[in-house]
Amino acid sequence: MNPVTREPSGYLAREKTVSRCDRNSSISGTTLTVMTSSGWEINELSCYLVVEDVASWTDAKGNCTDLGGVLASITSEDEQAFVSGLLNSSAWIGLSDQKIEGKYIWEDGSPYNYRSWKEGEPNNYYYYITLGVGEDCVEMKKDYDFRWNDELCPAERA
Ligand SMILES: [Ca+2]
Ligand SMILES: [Ca+2]
Repeated sequence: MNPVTREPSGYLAREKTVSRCDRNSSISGTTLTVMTSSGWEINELSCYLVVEDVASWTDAKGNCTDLGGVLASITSEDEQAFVSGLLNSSAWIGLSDQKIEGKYIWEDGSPYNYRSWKEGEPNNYYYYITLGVGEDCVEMKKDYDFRWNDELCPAERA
């Protein structure tokens, strides 16, 4: 056995991911989703879809559900870097503190451990202007090199 010709152990998992992406290639649309149809295994490489529809966070969330997916969670620096490379504009991700201010929850149930906030964020900014309506939904913001920003949930992101 020649160790030089052996494939890296991660290669097959990547191929499976490509197959998944191909199977869902008819889905168009710039909201970021990770497809999680039944049969997909936890801890495998995820298949991402950048949906190019302008939408509020709530609409984006619903659209992802309709596509059989969920607004993406970002749980590592590697994932942050990979997904950033897919984006051309700011995009919603599946993180919000709508229920309890400051308590961030991932839509897919991932633990909120990894954070990639831009320095100074989250600032719940508009809370201080409109007195009661804060920034509760999270985007990967192009102007921040795709680091995270909390934004008003009704804001539309392409
Ligand atoms: Ca908030
Ligand atoms: Ca903010």
